[in-house]
Amino acid sequence: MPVTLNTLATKGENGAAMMPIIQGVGRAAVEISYLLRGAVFRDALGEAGAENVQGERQQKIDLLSDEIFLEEMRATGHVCAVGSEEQEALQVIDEYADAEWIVLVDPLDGSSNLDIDGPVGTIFSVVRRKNGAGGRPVEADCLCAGNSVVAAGYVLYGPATMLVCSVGSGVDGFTWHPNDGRFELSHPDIRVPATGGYYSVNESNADKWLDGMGDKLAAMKKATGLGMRYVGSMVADMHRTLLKGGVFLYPADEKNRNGKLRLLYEAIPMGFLVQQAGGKAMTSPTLSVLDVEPEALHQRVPVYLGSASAVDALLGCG
Ligand code: P6P
Repeated sequence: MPVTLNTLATKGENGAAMMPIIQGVGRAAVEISYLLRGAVFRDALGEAGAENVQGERQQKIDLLSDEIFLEEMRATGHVCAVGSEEQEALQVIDEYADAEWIVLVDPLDGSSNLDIDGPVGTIFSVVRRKNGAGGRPVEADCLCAGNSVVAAGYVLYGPATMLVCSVGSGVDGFTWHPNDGRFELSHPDIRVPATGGYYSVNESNADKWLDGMGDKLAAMKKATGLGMRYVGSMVADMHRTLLKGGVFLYPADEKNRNGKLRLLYEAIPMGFLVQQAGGKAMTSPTLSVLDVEPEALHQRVPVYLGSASAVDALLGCG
């Protein structure tokens, strides 16, 4: 009998409570996957004619994915608000405004790859509202450090649609079974390999990196001999890093002086998964991504995520 998402209900102290939300993510994943596969025939590709709070030109399908995700979180009946890359403010779910959980999400990460039919993803994390249940949630309620995250994961829309997630007791990968019509366990207990793999970075930014990262990367390459792979879609690059090992990095540079990737719905969920899989998640040589105290919903940070040996070799820490 195949193992389904329901197995997560038996994991750790939070598995059962997280099930309705994980199931909701699964439903959103199926809807978004369906949307992606037929997008070109429904004029759903291309720009929406607006920019998000990040100043990034939104794709039509970014907005459609954001709507789908919010509605599936509403349908769980357990989520009071959603913090989304595509929405400047926290989206309060009025019918459940006194519920305990807040979900942070990048609904369609890497959407600039869509016009070349590249892999994209959804990244999410689940936190208890910071200031306790009851009353209408505000942005401050979602500003939780990564070490208090209860669940996190991503959906990878690739040749297969995968849901990789953790409820705090290791990391499991589930693949959508097209015949059975459900996610089934395909990658139990994912562990980041201690050695090998690749370094994954947009090396064209190297001459603009801050904090001496150009020299640090050159030294790491010489010391480890790792090859390089880079898709430009965090979910795809992080999925490879989880399965094959190595390090994914997006340093601060002269253009993005605090880094490009967003703390709450990119760095923290991916850092949580990497740590749960036995790897290392840093934002500087001395600070874990999971120890950063968030100050704003769309805050950015540098990230160095992957095998502890590769992260240490890169940052000169350990
Ligand atoms: P660059 C996609 O826009 C994204 O947020 C991540 O998915 C990805 O890792 C990064 O930005 C790519 O950025 O500057 O290399 O195109």
